[in-house]
Amino acid sequence: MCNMDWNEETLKNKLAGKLIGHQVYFFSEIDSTNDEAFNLAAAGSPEGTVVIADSQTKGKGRLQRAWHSPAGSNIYTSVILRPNLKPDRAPQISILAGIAVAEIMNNFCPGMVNLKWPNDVLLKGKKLCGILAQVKTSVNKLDFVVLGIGINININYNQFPQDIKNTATSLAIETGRNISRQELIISLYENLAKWYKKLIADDFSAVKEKWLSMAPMIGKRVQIMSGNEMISGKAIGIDEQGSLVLLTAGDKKIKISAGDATILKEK
Ligand code: BT5
Repeated sequence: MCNMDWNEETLKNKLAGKLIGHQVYFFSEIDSTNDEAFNLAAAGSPEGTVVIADSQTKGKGRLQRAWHSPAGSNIYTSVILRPNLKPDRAPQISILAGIAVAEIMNNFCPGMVNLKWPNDVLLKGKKLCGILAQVKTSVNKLDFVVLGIGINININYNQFPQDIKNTATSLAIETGRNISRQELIISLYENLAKWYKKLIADDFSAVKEKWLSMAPMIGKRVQIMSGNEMISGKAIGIDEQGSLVLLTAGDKKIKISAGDATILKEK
């Protein structure tokens, strides 16, 4: 591997014994780190195993969407978790991942990073990171979660495909400097572990409170595209399943488990 700003041996040494990252699989190119991690988890890899790649040929978003994953600049990683949670609490894992990423990114761009339900980390309102959690369940039990995280670090504006040029950004674009991925990777796994420990200690309320404090859409009128349905209302919170709670016309409270959100301009 050339031009890599991380060293596999150094990373392995620094991550040895950690809850997340004690076992690392590196790839210079892979189809999708989530697919690889899912196969590893299905074959019995333990909690905290991570897959990390310099580029992906089939990086995945939700609903068969693609995640643009060129080489040499960004972080594409998937973490295997085996929480003792009921399957309906799986979305809490994506929620905590958003917080963990946003906290680290906020160190570089203080006050400019926030969260958009359900799973985006935004920098100056543009998408910096996407999160894709995939689960395997048995009867009423979560077997494992593969938590996939893609973060734009050193990619420049011209490297984004046309369709996301106006909606995506990277740390380098906003700070004007290149940032070494090595330290970022280590602090990302550490921070994920910190929030994950809170969650499995049954403290979703701490996770939820932090999430709400970083989500400017709360208290605003929003529009959600959920399946083929467009729903609008005032976002007032998230529930224990990570669903968005909306106050719709007639002050009716509804919960939405999945969708794409847009903040509406105040009339
Ligand atoms: C997501 O989906 O945001 C989840 C993305 C997860 C990617 C990671 S990378 C490591 C792991 N392995 C994988 O294969 N996946 C995970 P969604 O909310 O559906 O957003 C997808 C949309 O974001 C696309 O349709 C584009 O509009 C936009 N997009 C694609 N690539 C992007 C990028 N690099 N930066 C910002 N926006 C992007």
